[in-house]
Amino acid sequence: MKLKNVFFMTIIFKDKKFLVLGIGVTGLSMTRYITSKGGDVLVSDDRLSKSDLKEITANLPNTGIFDKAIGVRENDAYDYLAISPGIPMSHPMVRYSKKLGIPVFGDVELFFNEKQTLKNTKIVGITGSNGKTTVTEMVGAICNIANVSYVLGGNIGKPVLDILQEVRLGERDEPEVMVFELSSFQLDATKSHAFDIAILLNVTEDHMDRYDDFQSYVDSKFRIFDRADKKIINRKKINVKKNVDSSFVTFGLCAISSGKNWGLQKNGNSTAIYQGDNFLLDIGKLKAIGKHNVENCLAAAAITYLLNIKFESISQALEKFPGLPHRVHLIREFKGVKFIDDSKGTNVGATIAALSSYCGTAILILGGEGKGQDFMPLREAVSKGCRGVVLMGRDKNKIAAVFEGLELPIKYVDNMDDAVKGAYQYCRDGDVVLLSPACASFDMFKDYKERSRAFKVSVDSLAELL
Ligand code: UMA
Ligand code: ADP
Repeated sequence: MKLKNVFFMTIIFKDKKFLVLGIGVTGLSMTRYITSKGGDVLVSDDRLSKSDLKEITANLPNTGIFDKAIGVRENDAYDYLAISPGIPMSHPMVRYSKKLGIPVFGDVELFFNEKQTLKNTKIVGITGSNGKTTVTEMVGAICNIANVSYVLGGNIGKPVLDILQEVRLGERDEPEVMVFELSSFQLDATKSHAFDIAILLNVTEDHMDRYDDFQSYVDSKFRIFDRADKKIINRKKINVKKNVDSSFVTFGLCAISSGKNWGLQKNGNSTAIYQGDNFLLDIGKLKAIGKHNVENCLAAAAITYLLNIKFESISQALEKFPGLPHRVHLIREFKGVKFIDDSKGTNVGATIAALSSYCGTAILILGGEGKGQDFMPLREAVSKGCRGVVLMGRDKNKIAAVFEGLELPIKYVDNMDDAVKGAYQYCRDGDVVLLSPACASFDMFKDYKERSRAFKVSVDSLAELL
């Protein structure tokens, strides 16, 4: 008998077959979890061969390989479809399963199906177009200083079910707090989530190759608040029509509207983070570079305050927080020029945030795989923040089109070495060469980390030449 595709489903494992689609870290984590609960798993992956799959699943119990002949299969080939975040909802297997009424979900749904195992853990969900990893790490750093046991997971790298398994199997004590970074893809594939604290950091265009339009992406992000106990939102960065009522705690780079909310106020000659009238810390003391990191501190403070952590621990941890590699990170300085790596700036919103710290002094290196984004918002930020632009990657011509008519030197290059050399030629003393591509890296590099490495190598070899 088929189960209906309904909300608040109870997932049954015994004598049930799960098709796990996409065998990356999430697919493997779902497979291990499902089989440990008594279910049978069939795996499938569009980019891995049968022999790859055989090798990967060799030591996994009750796991077989799915024969892909869609449409000619019996309706009862599998009872549930468990999808990895990289699988779009338009995938033929997802459509086919939904048509048959087979429940489709991801690892976060499986996690919440068994949340009752975690009796004393608060679950924090963090989403947004940008800043998720930074805020997740900041919350971890604050918990650490406050002696609150915690674990970080989700899109940041460790699948949520791996953490659940470690607790179930007694390999780790139940932590006081689990902090999950969540992508819109993960939120699309869960229906029963109920976070103790949910936060939306900001929404600007990203992953437009996966969504019909911007509104669908926004809707996906707002799903983090479904059934959440405490809700936090950025009052300055959510320019969308949504009902944000007084049940939300808000934060933002502006004055504060009510006592429970977070913002900035003057403190003598400096500017400081406050909750209502309560001073937290002067922003001049922060090590992490840029206004966007002040915003990230406000978000992390709002979360950890709701976890009952004292101001003293919050301010201590945030002051010390150094910022993360590949995210507006100084890698080298010579001949009066700073080289800043923001390879993780993979969408327009991120690049605008990175540029906002460098009024008129940045030479920006950008371009790559644009994921269907509208590059037009870059025009104003580039005209204010940049003295020159170097373009590379698949979408360089699309990006160039939005700068038409600006009095701004533009260079086109095919590799990172030429990009760094080209950018340096535009530099004056005190300038900054900023790699913040506004695009994914896949057209030229394995990932954003490899793009960062290439930048560092090119900067180092330029330093040797000079
Ligand atoms: N695959 C298919 N068909 C497809 C797409 C993918 O079969 O149409 C297969 C691939 O061949 C591959 C497997 O799926 O074998 C990969 O699965 P996946 O893309 O879901 O990746 P995972 O390894 O499971 O990693 C995922 C997240 N990846 C994505 O969302 C794309 C990781 O975030 C996350 O850290 C991990 O789960 C743990 O939760 C990465 C990411 O790029 C860092 N996230 C995006 C972002 O941050 O912008 C959302
Ligand atoms: P995510 O995990 O959401 O991708 P990260 O913390 O990894 O976010 O930061 C990625 C990039 O996003 C950074 O390199 C920076 O360019 C930009 N960024 C970080 N925080 C913010 C923010 N609060 N608002 C806008 N952009 C930001």
